[in-house]
Amino acid sequence: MRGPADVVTRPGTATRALGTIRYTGRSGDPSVASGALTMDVHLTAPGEPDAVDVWTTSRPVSVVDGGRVKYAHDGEVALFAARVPRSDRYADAVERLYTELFALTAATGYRELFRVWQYVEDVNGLNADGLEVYQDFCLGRARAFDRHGGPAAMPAATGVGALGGGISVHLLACREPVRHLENPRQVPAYHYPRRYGPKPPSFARATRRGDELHLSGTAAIVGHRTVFPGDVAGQCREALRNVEALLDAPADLAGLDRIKVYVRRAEDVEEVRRQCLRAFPAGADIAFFVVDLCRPDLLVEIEGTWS
Ligand code: 3HB
Repeated sequence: MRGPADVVTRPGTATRALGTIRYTGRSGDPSVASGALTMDVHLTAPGEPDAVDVWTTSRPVSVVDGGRVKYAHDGEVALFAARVPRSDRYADAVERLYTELFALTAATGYRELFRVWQYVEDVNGLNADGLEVYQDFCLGRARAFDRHGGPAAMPAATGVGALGGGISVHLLACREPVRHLENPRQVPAYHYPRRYGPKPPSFARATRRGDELHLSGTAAIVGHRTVFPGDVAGQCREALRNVEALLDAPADLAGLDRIKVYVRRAEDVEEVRRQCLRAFPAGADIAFFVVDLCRPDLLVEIEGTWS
């Protein structure tokens, strides 16, 4: 079990939970039972350790049951959570969900999305029309972003496989302006060529919020191409290079925390763990998950928050 991940906690202040995301053996709809927002995401198989993110704050929290979208907020930051049930076509339902999320973030004043996580069952499978599920998901999300600010509004994100449960989405948004960043080594995802799908992925490589830098899921992509196909050691080194390129200096890797590492093949976890434990600070909170990734040739993806 990982320790709590504090996004909004100042040292020495009393904390309470804004919400809890459990990475576990099943997915569920978000719930607001006992005044707390919780969502389970199916990322672990039997025998694998569960993990948890507890987003905390020192301010009073309000929790709202907004129907299928539930959220918790503290006047500065809000955590929204929702799930699209398993389906053989996703684009329309995903477009509706993001449209609803944008309406809610606008209505509540938490207009600035700074981090989104999307866990997609059977992410490399085909939908009922023969379109890859990830591309189907991207299509719906991009249609919603087209009507909501386009690339300028796209935050840091993760989009990887889940072991079940359709598509689980949770996001952090705030009231103060944030800044979305790109990686000079990579083509912005929202400019990927048509060969990767009918609509490109809608996310930025990182988002700065105050002193925090939220890094998207980062893989071995240079330009728009996957590098080191089939070679997990090469992909992990290249993903770490991409992480470094998002930071001001390579030494900044030491400031990274709340790290999640997604590995496609169980047999590659040891190599990835070895490289990550060498690259990241000794006390960093790191969780490893064996899940599929958004492109069939990607073997590893790394995310984290620098502060
Ligand atoms: C996404 O589609 O939001 C996404 C996918 C990734 C990495 C980061 C974001 O593989």
